[in-house]
Amino acid sequence: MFSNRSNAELSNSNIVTFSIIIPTYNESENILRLITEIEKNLPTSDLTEIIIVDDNSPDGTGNLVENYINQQNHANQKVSRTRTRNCMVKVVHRTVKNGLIPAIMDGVKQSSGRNVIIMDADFSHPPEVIPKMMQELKMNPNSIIIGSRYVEGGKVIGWPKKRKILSTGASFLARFGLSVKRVKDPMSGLFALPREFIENISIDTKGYKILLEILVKNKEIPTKEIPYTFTDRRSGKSKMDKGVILNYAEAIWQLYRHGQKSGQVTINEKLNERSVLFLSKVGRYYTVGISGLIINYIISFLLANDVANSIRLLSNVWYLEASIIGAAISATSNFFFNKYWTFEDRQFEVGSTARQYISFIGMSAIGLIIQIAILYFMVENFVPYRISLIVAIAVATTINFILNKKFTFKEKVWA
Ligand SMILES: Nc1nc2c(ncn2[C@@H]2O[C@H](COP(=O)(O)OP(=O)(O)OP(=O)(O)O)[C@@H](O)[C@H]2O)c(=O)[nH]1
Ligand SMILES: [Mg+2]
Repeated sequence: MFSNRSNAELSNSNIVTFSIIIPTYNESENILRLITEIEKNLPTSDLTEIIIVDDNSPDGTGNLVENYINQQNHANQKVSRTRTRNCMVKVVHRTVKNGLIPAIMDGVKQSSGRNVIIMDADFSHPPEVIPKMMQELKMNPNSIIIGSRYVEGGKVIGWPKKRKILSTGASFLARFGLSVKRVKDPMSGLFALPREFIENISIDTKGYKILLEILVKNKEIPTKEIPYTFTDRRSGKSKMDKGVILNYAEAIWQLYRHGQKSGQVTINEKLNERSVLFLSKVGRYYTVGISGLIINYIISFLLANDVANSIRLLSNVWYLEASIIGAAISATSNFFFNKYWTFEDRQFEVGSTARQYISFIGMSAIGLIIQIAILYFMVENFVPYRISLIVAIAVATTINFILNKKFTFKEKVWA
């Protein structure tokens, strides 16, 4: 699928080896400093171009770069450029702001490097790591080199706890939900790869994590993660809002569907059967979950003090105790229904059933923590409570299902 040209043969000529693509929107406080920092750090052995892709920023980011280039007296119609030593700077002016991925793809179209590096303009991605990534890509020419916050040596500075958890949760969901386990930081915005890897990809999500899309659609490409310290932006305004979270959820769903569709075509027809079986099990799991809610509600209702006082149904238990008993009984009934019906496990030997039961309860606890975490972050980011609750329950139940499938009932996830 991809050719095997070596970088060494290109590095000593006039051919651009690396195109560093930086999308910008209102980055006037950062952009010129960033360009100079990158230039300072670049090795002299390779001809590099820096391409700023600006979406007509109201704060004049695009014009700043344009003036910087003009100062060097090398203007050139639509795409302007300047060359200092081993580095050229270009700016691509787009007329409207329509998202990060389209901006990156426009930058790629305008680039001429054999390799492409994508990075943010807000100094979250340190310019000092760029030469290391170049070096790695030259040593592994047909790979994706990922700037990683989550491998040993990498870290995140300056994010509030809620953003850290949101990012970790999103990475977890991507890694396990979309089978990109091999990469610890698939949501990274900093990565380097041969240009043809990104040119050849058809992007169909509205999300803003282009690396994730590349990884999901090209599972065979080798990857290497380079640790770096991500620092939260110090200047300029964040573009992260609740729309980003919803776009992310949509992108995950689209990529998941992509995985299913391509799997059906390229692997074999059996996979289709398997995904039907997988979905039918998800359906059963949700049905059992609803039955558990009903059982929980009825038991808590019947045992509670208020009801007992008025209709003297069963006993006279404090309402919180009633609720705990309701939850415990429904967790138990969920376990047995799921064992027997969802996962069709008809072995009831005491020791192994008890082990499964403990594991099931443990996974439920994990599900609960995930649910609370998602709920907290969505509500804290001003998503309405009702929507947050539905998303939190849906995501937590699905993760819970996958965990139980794999660890409690020892089935393969996609079977
Ligand atoms: N051209 C273009 N660039 C964008 C757009 N949205 C964001 N960017 C740029 O993409 C990079 C990443 O965006 P950020 O706002 O830093 O997103 P983030 O890192 O998830 O969040 P913060 O660092 O909190 O702002 C920055 O260089 C932005 O200027 C867009 O719609 N068009
Ligand atoms: Mg940023």
